[in-house]
Amino acid sequence: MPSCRICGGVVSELLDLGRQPSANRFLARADIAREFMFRLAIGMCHSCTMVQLIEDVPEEIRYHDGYRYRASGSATHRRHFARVARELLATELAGPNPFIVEIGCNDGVMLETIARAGVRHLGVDPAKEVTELARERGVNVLDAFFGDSVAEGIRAEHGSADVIFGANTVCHIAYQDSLLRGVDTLLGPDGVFVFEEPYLGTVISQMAFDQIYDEHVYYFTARSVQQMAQRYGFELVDVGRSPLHGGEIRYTLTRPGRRRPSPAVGELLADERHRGLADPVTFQRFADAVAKIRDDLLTLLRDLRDRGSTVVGYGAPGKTATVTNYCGIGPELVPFVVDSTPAKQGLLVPGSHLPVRPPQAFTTANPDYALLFAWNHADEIMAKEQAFSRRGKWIRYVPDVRVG
Ligand code: JHZ
Ligand code: ZN
Repeated sequence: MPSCRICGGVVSELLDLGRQPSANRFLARADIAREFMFRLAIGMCHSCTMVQLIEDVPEEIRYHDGYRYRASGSATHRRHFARVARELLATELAGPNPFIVEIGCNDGVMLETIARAGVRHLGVDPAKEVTELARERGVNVLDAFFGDSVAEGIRAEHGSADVIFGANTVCHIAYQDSLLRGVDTLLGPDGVFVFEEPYLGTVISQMAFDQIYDEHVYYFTARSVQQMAQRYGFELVDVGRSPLHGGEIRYTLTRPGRRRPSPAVGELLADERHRGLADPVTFQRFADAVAKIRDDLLTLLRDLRDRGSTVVGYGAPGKTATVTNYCGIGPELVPFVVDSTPAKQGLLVPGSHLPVRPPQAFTTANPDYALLFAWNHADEIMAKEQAFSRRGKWIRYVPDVRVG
Protein backbone atom coordinates (compact mmCIF):
# COMPACT_ATOMS: atom_id res chain seq x y z
CA MET A 1 0.00 0.00 0.00
CA PRO A 2 1.43 3.41 -0.87
CA SER A 3 1.66 5.93 1.95
CA CYS A 4 0.40 9.51 2.04
CA ARG A 5 2.97 12.17 1.14
CA ILE A 6 1.40 14.51 3.71
CA CYS A 7 0.72 12.40 6.80
CA GLY A 8 2.13 8.91 6.13
CA GLY A 9 -1.37 7.35 6.25
CA VAL A 10 -2.49 4.51 3.98
CA VAL A 11 -3.49 5.55 0.46
CA SER A 12 -5.93 3.38 -1.44
CA GLU A 13 -6.23 3.58 -5.18
CA LEU A 14 -9.33 5.19 -6.74
CA LEU A 15 -8.68 5.41 -10.48
CA ASP A 16 -6.04 4.17 -12.92
CA LEU A 17 -5.63 6.10 -16.19
CA GLY A 18 -2.91 3.83 -17.56
CA ARG A 19 0.55 4.51 -18.99
CA GLN A 20 0.95 8.21 -19.51
CA PRO A 21 3.65 10.74 -20.38
CA SER A 22 4.44 14.00 -18.61
CA ALA A 23 1.53 16.11 -19.89
CA ASN A 24 3.41 19.25 -20.88
CA ARG A 25 6.48 17.52 -22.36
CA PHE A 26 5.52 18.25 -25.96
CA LEU A 27 8.13 16.52 -28.09
CA ALA A 28 9.72 16.35 -31.53
CA ARG A 29 9.33 13.18 -33.59
CA ALA A 30 13.02 12.37 -33.10
CA ASP A 31 12.49 12.11 -29.34
CA ILE A 32 9.66 9.57 -29.38
CA ALA A 33 11.89 6.58 -28.60
CA ARG A 34 13.15 8.28 -25.40
CA GLU A 35 9.77 9.48 -24.15
CA PHE A 36 9.22 9.29 -20.39
CA MET A 37 6.13 7.30 -19.31
CA PHE A 38 4.64 6.36 -15.93
CA ARG A 39 1.47 4.87 -14.45
CA LEU A 40 -1.08 7.64 -13.90
CA ALA A 41 -3.33 6.69 -10.99
CA ILE A 42 -4.80 8.52 -8.01
CA GLY A 43 -5.66 7.38 -4.52
CA MET A 44 -7.02 8.82 -1.27
CA CYS A 45 -5.37 8.85 2.16
CA HIS A 46 -7.47 7.12 4.81
CA SER A 47 -6.38 9.53 7.52
CA CYS A 48 -6.12 13.03 6.04
CA THR A 49 -8.32 12.42 2.92
CA MET A 50 -5.74 13.97 0.57
CA VAL A 51 -6.28 12.66 -2.95
CA GLN A 52 -2.92 12.27 -4.68
CA LEU A 53 -0.99 10.55 -7.42
CA ILE A 54 0.08 7.01 -6.62
CA GLU A 55 3.35 7.41 -8.57
CA ASP A 56 4.90 10.79 -9.16
CA VAL A 57 7.23 12.15 -11.78
CA PRO A 58 10.49 13.87 -10.76
CA GLU A 59 10.25 17.68 -10.78
CA GLU A 60 13.12 18.00 -13.24
CA ILE A 61 11.13 16.02 -15.81
CA ARG A 62 8.05 18.21 -15.32
CA TYR A 63 9.60 21.67 -15.01
CA HIS A 64 12.61 22.34 -17.13
CA ASP A 65 13.88 24.97 -19.50
CA GLY A 66 11.58 23.75 -22.28
CA TYR A 67 8.37 23.77 -20.18
CA ARG A 68 5.57 24.69 -22.59
CA TYR A 69 2.69 26.01 -20.52
CA ARG A 70 2.14 29.79 -20.74
CA ALA A 71 -0.20 31.10 -18.05
CA SER A 72 -0.94 34.20 -20.19
CA GLY A 73 -2.24 32.01 -23.01
CA SER A 74 -5.86 33.18 -22.80
CA ALA A 75 -7.61 36.51 -22.34
CA THR A 76 -9.60 34.93 -19.47
CA HIS A 77 -6.40 34.10 -17.59
CA ARG A 78 -4.88 37.54 -18.21
CA ARG A 79 -8.00 39.31 -16.93
CA HIS A 80 -8.34 37.01 -13.93
CA PHE A 81 -4.75 37.43 -12.70
CA ALA A 82 -4.78 41.18 -13.23
CA ARG A 83 -7.85 41.25 -10.96
CA VAL A 84 -6.19 39.00 -8.35
CA ALA A 85 -3.15 41.32 -8.32
CA ARG A 86 -5.32 44.45 -7.95
CA GLU A 87 -7.20 42.84 -5.04
CA LEU A 88 -3.95 41.96 -3.27
CA LEU A 89 -2.59 45.47 -3.85
CA ALA A 90 -5.72 46.95 -2.29
CA THR A 91 -5.71 44.64 0.76
CA GLU A 92 -2.74 42.56 1.94
CA LEU A 93 -0.19 44.73 0.13
CA ALA A 94 -1.62 48.11 1.16
CA GLY A 95 0.73 48.61 4.15
CA PRO A 96 4.18 50.24 4.15
CA ASN A 97 6.85 48.75 1.85
CA PRO A 98 5.04 45.44 1.19
CA PHE A 99 6.70 42.36 -0.30
CA ILE A 100 5.07 39.49 -2.21
CA VAL A 101 6.60 36.21 -3.37
CA GLU A 102 4.93 34.08 -6.02
CA ILE A 103 5.72 30.37 -6.18
CA GLY A 104 5.63 29.29 -9.84
CA CYS A 105 5.23 32.71 -11.47
CA ASN A 106 5.36 31.27 -15.01
CA ASP A 107 5.36 34.12 -17.58
CA GLY A 108 4.52 36.78 -14.99
CA VAL A 109 0.79 36.94 -15.72
CA MET A 110 0.01 37.97 -12.11
CA LEU A 111 3.22 39.70 -10.98
CA GLU A 112 3.23 41.98 -14.01
CA THR A 113 0.48 44.11 -12.41
CA ILE A 114 2.33 44.11 -9.07
CA ALA A 115 5.59 45.18 -10.78
CA ARG A 116 3.82 47.99 -12.61
CA ALA A 117 2.47 49.25 -9.27
CA GLY A 118 6.09 49.50 -8.08
CA VAL A 119 5.58 46.96 -5.27
CA ARG A 120 8.49 44.76 -4.10
CA HIS A 121 8.02 41.26 -5.46
CA LEU A 122 9.83 38.08 -6.46
CA GLY A 123 8.67 35.19 -8.63
CA VAL A 124 10.27 31.80 -7.99
CA ASP A 125 10.07 29.38 -10.91
CA PRO A 126 12.51 26.79 -12.31
CA ALA A 127 11.42 26.92 -15.99
CA LYS A 128 13.85 29.40 -17.57
CA GLU A 129 12.34 29.75 -21.04
CA VAL A 130 9.00 30.83 -19.58
CA THR A 131 10.45 33.06 -16.84
CA GLU A 132 12.34 34.94 -19.56
CA LEU A 133 8.90 36.19 -20.66
CA ALA A 134 8.21 37.33 -17.09
CA ARG A 135 11.48 39.28 -17.03
CA GLU A 136 10.54 40.96 -20.29
CA ARG A 137 7.41 42.17 -18.48
CA GLY A 138 9.51 43.78 -15.75
CA VAL A 139 9.04 40.98 -13.19
CA ASN A 140 11.88 39.95 -10.83
CA VAL A 141 12.44 36.19 -10.97
CA LEU A 142 14.58 33.65 -9.16
CA ASP A 143 15.00 30.47 -11.24
CA ALA A 144 14.56 27.81 -8.57
CA PHE A 145 12.19 25.27 -7.05
CA PHE A 146 10.65 26.91 -3.96
CA GLY A 147 11.50 25.07 -0.73
CA ASP A 148 12.91 25.70 2.75
CA SER A 149 16.48 26.60 1.77
CA VAL A 150 15.39 28.87 -1.10
CA ALA A 151 12.96 30.57 1.33
CA GLU A 152 15.79 31.21 3.78
CA GLY A 153 17.85 32.83 1.04
CA ILE A 154 14.96 35.09 0.02
CA ARG A 155 14.31 36.13 3.59
CA ALA A 156 17.99 36.94 4.16
CA GLU A 157 18.03 39.15 1.08
CA HIS A 158 14.58 40.78 1.10
CA GLY A 159 13.11 40.26 4.56
CA SER A 160 9.83 38.48 5.29
CA ALA A 161 6.88 38.41 2.91
CA ASP A 162 3.43 39.89 3.47
CA VAL A 163 1.97 37.58 0.86
CA ILE A 164 3.12 34.28 -0.55
CA PHE A 165 1.01 33.45 -3.57
CA GLY A 166 0.65 30.46 -5.87
CA ALA A 167 -1.76 29.67 -8.70
CA ASN A 168 -1.89 26.20 -10.17
CA THR A 169 1.41 25.53 -8.48
CA VAL A 170 0.98 24.38 -4.89
CA CYS A 171 -0.83 21.15 -5.84
CA HIS A 172 2.02 20.48 -8.28
CA ILE A 173 4.65 20.28 -5.55
CA ALA A 174 5.11 16.76 -4.18
CA TYR A 175 7.30 17.87 -1.26
CA GLN A 176 4.71 19.85 0.74
CA ASP A 177 6.88 19.50 3.88
CA SER A 178 9.74 21.56 2.44
CA LEU A 179 7.26 23.90 0.74
CA LEU A 180 5.37 24.64 3.97
CA ARG A 181 8.53 24.90 6.03
CA GLY A 182 9.68 27.42 3.42
CA VAL A 183 6.43 29.36 3.82
CA ASP A 184 6.95 29.25 7.60
CA THR A 185 10.46 30.68 7.19
CA LEU A 186 9.50 33.43 4.79
CA LEU A 187 6.04 34.60 5.83
CA GLY A 188 5.80 37.58 8.18
CA PRO A 189 3.87 37.08 11.48
CA ASP A 190 0.67 38.50 9.97
CA GLY A 191 1.31 37.41 6.41
CA VAL A 192 -0.98 35.29 4.26
CA PHE A 193 -0.27 32.30 2.08
CA VAL A 194 -2.83 32.37 -0.75
CA PHE A 195 -3.11 29.73 -3.43
CA GLU A 196 -5.69 28.84 -6.04
CA GLU A 197 -5.67 25.34 -7.41
CA PRO A 198 -7.79 22.79 -9.27
CA TYR A 199 -10.55 21.51 -6.98
CA LEU A 200 -11.44 17.88 -6.45
CA GLY A 201 -15.10 18.93 -6.16
CA THR A 202 -14.96 20.30 -9.73
CA VAL A 203 -13.13 17.27 -11.09
CA ILE A 204 -15.92 15.08 -9.70
CA SER A 205 -18.91 17.27 -10.60
CA GLN A 206 -17.70 17.93 -14.17
CA MET A 207 -16.18 14.48 -14.70
CA ALA A 208 -13.01 16.40 -15.51
CA PHE A 209 -10.75 13.36 -15.35
CA ASP A 210 -8.39 15.12 -17.77
CA GLN A 211 -7.35 17.41 -14.90
CA ILE A 212 -5.55 14.35 -13.60
CA TYR A 213 -1.97 14.30 -14.91
CA ASP A 214 1.60 14.19 -13.66
CA GLU A 215 1.75 17.90 -12.78
CA HIS A 216 -1.18 17.64 -10.40
CA VAL A 217 0.28 15.62 -7.56
CA TYR A 218 -2.58 16.60 -5.17
CA TYR A 219 -6.34 17.15 -5.71
CA PHE A 220 -7.28 19.52 -2.92
CA THR A 221 -10.47 19.93 -0.93
CA ALA A 222 -11.04 22.38 1.92
CA ARG A 223 -10.91 19.38 4.24
CA SER A 224 -7.56 18.02 3.05
CA VAL A 225 -6.01 21.50 2.87
CA GLN A 226 -7.24 22.31 6.38
CA GLN A 227 -5.63 19.15 7.76
CA MET A 228 -2.39 19.80 5.89
CA ALA A 229 -2.32 23.40 7.14
CA GLN A 230 -2.74 22.28 10.76
CA ARG A 231 -0.02 19.71 10.41
CA TYR A 232 2.49 22.39 9.41
CA GLY A 233 1.41 25.05 11.90
CA PHE A 234 -0.99 27.10 9.78
CA GLU A 235 -4.71 27.75 9.81
CA LEU A 236 -7.12 27.78 6.87
CA VAL A 237 -8.93 31.11 7.34
CA ASP A 238 -10.66 31.65 4.01
CA VAL A 239 -11.75 29.95 0.81
CA GLY A 240 -13.08 31.55 -2.33
CA ARG A 241 -14.04 30.46 -5.81
CA SER A 242 -12.02 31.19 -8.91
CA PRO A 243 -13.54 30.60 -12.36
CA LEU A 244 -10.45 29.12 -14.04
CA HIS A 245 -10.27 25.52 -15.26
CA GLY A 246 -13.95 24.95 -14.71
CA GLY A 247 -13.90 26.23 -11.10
CA GLU A 248 -10.97 26.32 -8.70
CA ILE A 249 -10.71 27.16 -5.01
CA ARG A 250 -8.52 29.90 -3.57
CA TYR A 251 -7.27 29.00 -0.07
CA THR A 252 -5.90 31.52 2.44
CA LEU A 253 -3.63 30.28 5.25
CA THR A 254 -2.23 32.30 8.14
CA ARG A 255 -0.35 31.47 11.29
CA PRO A 256 -2.82 30.10 13.88
CA GLY A 257 -5.12 32.52 15.68
CA ARG A 258 -4.20 35.55 13.58
CA ARG A 259 -7.56 35.98 11.84
CA ARG A 260 -11.07 34.83 12.48
CA PRO A 261 -11.86 32.14 9.86
CA SER A 262 -14.52 33.32 7.41
CA PRO A 263 -17.89 31.53 7.36
CA ALA A 264 -17.03 30.36 3.83
CA VAL A 265 -14.62 27.78 5.29
CA GLY A 266 -17.29 26.04 7.36
CA GLU A 267 -19.76 26.25 4.48
CA LEU A 268 -17.40 24.61 2.01
CA LEU A 269 -16.47 21.88 4.52
CA ALA A 270 -20.18 21.16 5.04
CA ASP A 271 -20.79 21.11 1.30
CA GLU A 272 -17.93 18.63 0.81
CA ARG A 273 -19.36 16.34 3.51
CA HIS A 274 -22.78 16.56 1.90
CA ARG A 275 -21.31 15.69 -1.53
CA GLY A 276 -19.32 12.77 -0.13
CA LEU A 277 -16.00 14.08 -1.44
CA ALA A 278 -14.13 11.69 0.83
CA ASP A 279 -16.42 8.68 0.27
CA PRO A 280 -15.20 5.71 -1.79
CA VAL A 281 -18.66 5.37 -3.44
CA THR A 282 -18.30 8.84 -4.94
CA PHE A 283 -15.07 7.74 -6.61
CA GLN A 284 -16.55 4.48 -7.81
CA ARG A 285 -19.30 6.45 -9.59
CA PHE A 286 -16.68 8.81 -10.96
CA ALA A 287 -14.52 5.94 -12.27
CA ASP A 288 -17.55 4.33 -13.97
CA ALA A 289 -18.49 7.62 -15.64
CA VAL A 290 -14.90 8.14 -16.84
CA ALA A 291 -14.83 4.67 -18.42
CA LYS A 292 -18.12 5.45 -20.17
CA ILE A 293 -16.70 8.71 -21.56
CA ARG A 294 -13.74 6.76 -22.97
CA ASP A 295 -16.01 4.18 -24.64
CA ASP A 296 -18.43 6.79 -26.02
CA LEU A 297 -15.68 9.04 -27.34
CA LEU A 298 -13.82 6.19 -29.08
CA THR A 299 -17.02 4.87 -30.63
CA LEU A 300 -17.90 8.34 -31.91
CA LEU A 301 -14.44 9.06 -33.37
CA ARG A 302 -14.26 5.65 -35.06
CA ASP A 303 -17.72 6.12 -36.57
CA LEU A 304 -16.77 9.53 -37.90
CA ARG A 305 -13.57 8.19 -39.42
CA ASP A 306 -15.42 5.27 -41.04
CA ARG A 307 -17.93 7.72 -42.52
CA GLY A 308 -15.11 9.83 -43.96
CA SER A 309 -15.73 12.87 -41.72
CA THR A 310 -12.75 14.99 -40.68
CA VAL A 311 -11.98 15.81 -37.03
CA VAL A 312 -9.41 18.31 -35.74
CA GLY A 313 -8.51 18.81 -32.07
CA TYR A 314 -8.93 22.33 -30.67
CA GLY A 315 -6.37 23.40 -28.05
CA ALA A 316 -3.51 21.34 -26.67
CA PRO A 317 -3.75 21.93 -22.91
CA GLY A 318 -2.02 19.53 -20.54
CA LYS A 319 -5.39 17.77 -20.32
CA THR A 320 -5.04 16.56 -23.93
CA ALA A 321 -2.35 14.08 -22.93
CA THR A 322 -4.60 12.46 -20.31
CA VAL A 323 -7.67 12.08 -22.48
CA THR A 324 -5.90 10.96 -25.66
CA ASN A 325 -3.60 8.48 -23.93
CA TYR A 326 -6.30 7.06 -21.68
CA CYS A 327 -8.76 6.65 -24.56
CA GLY A 328 -6.17 5.53 -27.12
CA ILE A 329 -6.79 8.43 -29.52
CA GLY A 330 -3.94 8.78 -32.03
CA PRO A 331 -3.44 10.64 -35.32
CA GLU A 332 -5.50 7.99 -37.15
CA LEU A 333 -8.60 9.37 -35.38
CA VAL A 334 -7.55 13.00 -34.86
CA PRO A 335 -4.87 13.90 -37.47
CA PHE A 336 -3.78 17.08 -35.66
CA VAL A 337 -4.67 19.65 -33.01
CA VAL A 338 -4.36 23.43 -33.21
CA ASP A 339 -3.03 25.56 -30.37
CA SER A 340 -2.26 29.25 -30.08
CA THR A 341 0.92 28.72 -28.00
CA PRO A 342 3.92 29.17 -30.32
CA ALA A 343 6.10 27.01 -28.02
CA LYS A 344 3.81 23.99 -28.61
CA GLN A 345 3.42 24.37 -32.38
CA GLY A 346 5.43 22.00 -34.56
CA LEU A 347 5.72 19.49 -31.71
CA LEU A 348 3.64 16.43 -30.76
CA VAL A 349 1.18 15.94 -27.90
CA PRO A 350 3.00 13.75 -25.34
CA GLY A 351 2.23 10.03 -25.57
CA SER A 352 -0.47 10.12 -28.26
CA HIS A 353 1.76 12.10 -30.68
CA LEU A 354 -0.96 14.19 -32.30
CA PRO A 355 0.86 16.96 -34.21
CA VAL A 356 0.26 20.49 -32.88
CA ARG A 357 -0.28 23.19 -35.51
CA PRO A 358 -1.02 26.91 -35.36
CA PRO A 359 -4.69 28.03 -35.29
CA GLN A 360 -4.62 29.00 -38.99
CA ALA A 361 -4.41 25.27 -39.81
CA PHE A 362 -7.92 24.92 -38.40
CA THR A 363 -9.37 27.37 -40.92
CA THR A 364 -7.39 25.83 -43.78
CA ALA A 365 -8.42 22.25 -42.93
CA ASN A 366 -12.08 23.26 -42.70
CA PRO A 367 -12.93 20.10 -40.71
CA ASP A 368 -16.42 18.67 -40.19
CA TYR A 369 -15.86 18.31 -36.44
CA ALA A 370 -13.68 19.95 -33.80
CA LEU A 371 -12.82 18.04 -30.64
CA LEU A 372 -12.62 20.65 -27.89
CA PHE A 373 -9.67 19.77 -25.65
CA ALA A 374 -9.47 23.31 -24.21
CA TRP A 375 -13.04 23.00 -22.86
CA ASN A 376 -12.34 25.39 -20.00
CA HIS A 377 -11.84 28.16 -22.58
CA ALA A 378 -15.04 27.36 -24.49
CA ASP A 379 -16.51 30.90 -24.28
CA GLU A 380 -13.37 32.54 -25.61
CA ILE A 381 -12.97 29.93 -28.36
CA MET A 382 -16.64 30.02 -29.44
CA ALA A 383 -16.44 33.80 -29.76
CA LYS A 384 -13.40 33.39 -32.01
CA GLU A 385 -14.66 30.51 -34.12
CA GLN A 386 -18.17 31.62 -35.02
CA ALA A 387 -17.58 30.91 -38.73
CA PHE A 388 -16.73 27.28 -37.93
CA SER A 389 -19.70 26.93 -35.56
CA ARG A 390 -22.07 27.91 -38.39
CA ARG A 391 -21.04 24.95 -40.55
CA GLY A 392 -19.12 22.45 -38.37
CA LYS A 393 -19.85 20.68 -35.09
CA TRP A 394 -18.07 20.72 -31.76
CA ILE A 395 -17.40 17.52 -29.86
CA ARG A 396 -17.12 17.75 -26.08
CA TYR A 397 -16.27 14.93 -23.74
CA VAL A 398 -16.84 16.39 -20.25
CA PRO A 399 -19.08 15.92 -18.32
CA ASP A 400 -20.17 13.49 -21.07
CA VAL A 401 -19.69 13.00 -24.80
CA ARG A 402 -21.78 15.49 -26.78
CA VAL A 403 -21.89 16.68 -30.36
CA GLY A 404 -23.43 20.05 -31.13
P1 JHZ B 1 -5.16 25.63 -20.24
C1 JHZ B 1 -2.29 24.32 -17.21
O1 JHZ B 1 -3.20 23.37 -17.69
C2 JHZ B 1 -1.04 23.64 -16.75
P2 JHZ B 1 -3.70 23.34 -19.16
C3 JHZ B 1 -0.86 23.59 -15.29
N1 JHZ B 1 -0.26 22.36 -14.90
C4 JHZ B 1 -2.11 23.68 -14.52
O2 JHZ B 1 -2.16 23.31 -13.41
C5 JHZ B 1 -3.31 24.21 -15.14
O3 JHZ B 1 -2.96 25.02 -16.21
C6 JHZ B 1 -4.19 24.77 -14.14
C7 JHZ B 1 -4.80 26.96 -26.00
N2 JHZ B 1 -5.78 27.90 -26.54
O4 JHZ B 1 -5.14 27.06 -19.87
C8 JHZ B 1 -3.73 27.59 -25.18
C9 JHZ B 1 -5.96 27.99 -27.90
O5 JHZ B 1 -5.29 27.30 -28.69
O6 JHZ B 1 -6.46 24.96 -20.17
C10 JHZ B 1 -3.33 26.49 -24.23
O7 JHZ B 1 -2.31 25.68 -24.82
N3 JHZ B 1 -6.85 28.90 -28.37
C11 JHZ B 1 0.03 24.72 -14.87
O8 JHZ B 1 -2.55 23.06 -20.06
C12 JHZ B 1 -4.60 25.65 -24.09
O9 JHZ B 1 -5.45 26.02 -25.17
C13 JHZ B 1 -7.61 29.70 -27.55
O10 JHZ B 1 -8.42 30.49 -28.05
O11 JHZ B 1 -4.85 22.41 -19.15
C14 JHZ B 1 -5.32 25.93 -22.80
O12 JHZ B 1 -4.57 25.47 -21.72
C15 JHZ B 1 -7.42 29.57 -26.14
C16 JHZ B 1 -8.23 30.42 -25.20
C17 JHZ B 1 -6.50 28.66 -25.67
O13 JHZ B 1 -4.12 24.90 -19.35
ZN1 ZN C 1 -2.67 11.63 4.62
